[in-house]
Amino acid sequence: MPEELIEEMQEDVALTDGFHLVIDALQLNGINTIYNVPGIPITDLGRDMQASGMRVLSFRHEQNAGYAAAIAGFLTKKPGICLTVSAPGFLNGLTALAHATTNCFPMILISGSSEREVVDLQQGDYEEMDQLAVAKPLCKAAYRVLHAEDIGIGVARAIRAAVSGRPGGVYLDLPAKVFAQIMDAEAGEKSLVKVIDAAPRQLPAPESIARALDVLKGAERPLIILGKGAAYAQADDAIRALVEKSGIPYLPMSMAKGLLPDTHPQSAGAARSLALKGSDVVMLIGARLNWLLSHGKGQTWGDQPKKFVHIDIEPREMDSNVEIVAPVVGDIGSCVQAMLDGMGKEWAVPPTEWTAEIKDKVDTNVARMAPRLQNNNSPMDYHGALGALRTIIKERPEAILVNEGANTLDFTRSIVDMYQPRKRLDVGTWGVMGVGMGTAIAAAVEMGKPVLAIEGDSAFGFSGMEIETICRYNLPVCVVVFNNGGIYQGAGVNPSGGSDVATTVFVKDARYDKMMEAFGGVGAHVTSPDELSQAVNAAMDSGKPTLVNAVIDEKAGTESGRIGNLNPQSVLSKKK
Ligand code: OXT
Ligand code: ADP
Ligand code: MG
Repeated sequence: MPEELIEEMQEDVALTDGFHLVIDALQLNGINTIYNVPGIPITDLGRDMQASGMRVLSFRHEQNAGYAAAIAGFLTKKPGICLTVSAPGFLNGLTALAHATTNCFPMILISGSSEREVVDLQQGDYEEMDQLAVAKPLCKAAYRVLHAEDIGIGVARAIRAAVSGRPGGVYLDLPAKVFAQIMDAEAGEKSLVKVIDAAPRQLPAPESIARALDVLKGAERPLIILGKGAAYAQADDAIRALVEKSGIPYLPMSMAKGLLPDTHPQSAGAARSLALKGSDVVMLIGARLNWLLSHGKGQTWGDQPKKFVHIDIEPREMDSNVEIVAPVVGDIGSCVQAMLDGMGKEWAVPPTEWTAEIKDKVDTNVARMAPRLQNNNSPMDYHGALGALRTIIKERPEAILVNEGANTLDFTRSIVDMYQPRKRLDVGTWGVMGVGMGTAIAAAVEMGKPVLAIEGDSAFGFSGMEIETICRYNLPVCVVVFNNGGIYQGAGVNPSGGSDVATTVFVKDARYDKMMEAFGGVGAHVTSPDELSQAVNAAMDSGKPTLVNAVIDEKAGTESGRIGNLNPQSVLSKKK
């Protein structure tokens, strides 16, 4: 619209535009934090957001901004927002959107896009791409807004789709033209929608509760598995009450660790194999029977016949891998409360043979591990290094632990006990490398707590440039890079004998700490558990952005960590 016309109109009537309608729609719905990378056509949107009092965090790569938004959704139950430019920026953010959907985290990827008329005729617009079509199969819902007056509805639909039912990722496409569209401010305000009860409670059918309790009552060797859906639900007290009243041993999935403290007497975490194999009735709460639980069958589950009770908000999850004899469909808070109510005053706890067997195994495994955690070897092995970090988390249970890698991930999961809900954030359902720095940033921003990120050196490399972002916003993040010089191990050799190093090997003696120093943060280089402990404690006390380069024995790890069985081996090449 010509400027003279706008000026003329402004004399009589207050105006708004697409930029401000997006901002107003988000703010009306309590969304005030944005993870983004600026550029055409959203640079001014970011500026106006900042001017409106929103916190706009700019990243170095959209994938990391996306991972930040995804975990923000998990932590807050509000959709985390990632804002990107068109085609390449959108595609960079899309991995994170798919990750959010896979993990059932609410997130909205908002991307600017090029002109519809040009894109649809494929006439070669700037960053031309039919982003809506590309996004659709990778998220829970995808919407495009073509007119400023529809922004309110578009944002509302995106929010509700992200958080209701099974949470997930939503794509919102905003073509450049929409931002500049002008409309009457009053009509604009009226067009906004405040989403009422975005994730309504979903009460379970009473008969499903009765059925589930019947199955549990008949159990000789029951087990509860808590997944990250249970952590997401924020029904911490009810879940703890259910576990304790039932007397049933429970196994936390990785991101459900700390929902009850890992030191809880009913935790079967240190007796995982026995708990899965020996159980006869298994109640899943917000955990899927996917690869992480060997699909509910096979060797991992042993010969003992199983009956499954499954609490989940998504009805289609039932019977996805094995028969579920007692499906309980609803939100976890309501389902767990209904189970508790249904248990009444008298509830017979499981036979002591079972609970004692689990407890014995836990005690044996914990005792077996204990001395290995005390070693002060240099270079470090995983046990020595994690023995030191385990004590730090014990002393600072409010700190948030971010964790990725292969050996670095698997050893940390079993060695570092968690004490509070939603304090362990990791690679999730896909086992994806690269979530580290985005996750650490969002955890610090959303929760206002210190963050300790334990990173394999390969894993760190996927998002390492974001340490500049950590320094720029002066976030209380301490990154520990477990530097074993490679993927799984630093000791591989090139089988051809050529001059290139092996495919899994990095530069020897790399100094990741210098990267942090380059941006004004604190760098530390440590070779023993004692030094590691000192450096990390100093970082956690100071709250200054810190990177500790922790030298790990290059031979200490194993191929693919604990999931080596999933890694196909080339028999023919080994024969040669
Ligand atoms: O009962 P048993 O006897 O079985 O014992 C269990 C517990 O009872 C016991 N335990 C305990 N004992 C004593 N005390 C305590 N407190 C205790 N707690 C438990 O310990 C064992 C193990 O327990 P756990 O962990 O509960 O059980 P288990 O059997 O391991 O559980 C099974 C699973 C499947 C649930 C579990 O293993 C799991 O959650 N696994 C997730 C694995 C995962 O996601 N891995 C990441 C992917 S690996 C690979 O793909 C990598 N890539 C490729 C790549 C990826 N991923 N992404 C992208 C975008 N591109 C490429 C790459 C590049 S990893 C990787 C980099 C690796 O190199 P790094 O340098 O980063 O890392 P390093 O390896 O360190 O070098
Ligand atoms: P884990 O990897 O920890 O085993 P999964 O990601 O496999 O956990 O499972 C999480 C499950 O939790 C999903 O099936 C999802 O539908 C469910 N879920 C998420 N939020 C809720 C909720 N508020 N109420 C009920 N189920 C939920
Ligand atoms: Mg490594």
